[in-house]
Amino acid sequence: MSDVAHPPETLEGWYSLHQIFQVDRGAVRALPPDLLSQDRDAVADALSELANPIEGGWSVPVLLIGSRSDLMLVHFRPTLDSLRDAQHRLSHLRLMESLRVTSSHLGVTEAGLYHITAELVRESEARGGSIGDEVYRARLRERVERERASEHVQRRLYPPLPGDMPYLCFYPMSKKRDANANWYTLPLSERSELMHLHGQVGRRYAGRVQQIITGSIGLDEWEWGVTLFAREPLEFKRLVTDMRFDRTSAVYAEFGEFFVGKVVGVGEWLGMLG
Ligand code: 76R
Repeated sequence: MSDVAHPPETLEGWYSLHQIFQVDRGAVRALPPDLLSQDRDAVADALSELANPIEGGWSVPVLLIGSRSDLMLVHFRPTLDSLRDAQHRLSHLRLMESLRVTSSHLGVTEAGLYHITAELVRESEARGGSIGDEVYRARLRERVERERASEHVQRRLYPPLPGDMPYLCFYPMSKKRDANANWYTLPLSERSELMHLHGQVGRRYAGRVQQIITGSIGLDEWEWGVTLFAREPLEFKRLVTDMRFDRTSAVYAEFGEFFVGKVVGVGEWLGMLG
């Protein structure tokens, strides 16, 4: 029985940026109609370009519903530099001065390999070796490469935009580091078991909710971003409720603000801007 508080191996894919905006309606109204029309065209061109970048990834416009903010953009890119290019392509446009960024989340798609890591640690203990020794590293490379090649991990790292699931729910979360509930001091074997149970709850929603987990440790304030897509928005309430009763979330999760919206075309998104 292994009781080390060792981090899980992770695989990373695309970098992500979730930008949330509030429209400064006064500023939009103050623009002369011909300028506004020109500016809207410039933003429409930029968004169309960003939707399917040649380097890979995608950007999508979202209309928020019921939030203090109005609009959201979600970007995925293969490198941090191409994510910055996407951010700059928009931020340099005049009309974007009428959009105030109220919240922004940087991350990278992540597959946490709890099960494999726990197994390798157990193996190394059984053979009297140590974590990270030569045998461990060789076994790890082999297992990780096999995982990376698998279809479900590829989908986690390079998630396609689900065309038939227009509703989106996004929220940031962290794992607790309280004196009586500290995820980071739990033995790896226990975290691996908890994540296995978490996955079982999640898989009940296969085909109904598409989730993208982006890791933000060292990149942003919250530790993860959770992006969910569904055809039917009530699925968000059902899944998140089920997760609340699952031990990983019940004991160890902390949440930020929730944003719910609908993926729309560029024209509809720009409709919010005058
Ligand atoms: O072993 C396994 O099968 C688990 C696969 C899995 C991992 C590693 C998985 C499955 N998740 C993983 C990691 Mn998840 N997830 C969330 C939330 O609201 C809440 O209470 C929590 C927010 C939801 C709704 C959700 C859904 N997951 C993570 C991580 C990283 C944690 C870490 O490394 O410590 C977080 C923060 C997180 C949070 N998860 C699933 C789902 C769903 C629907 C699944 C099953 C579908 C699938 O396997 O792709």
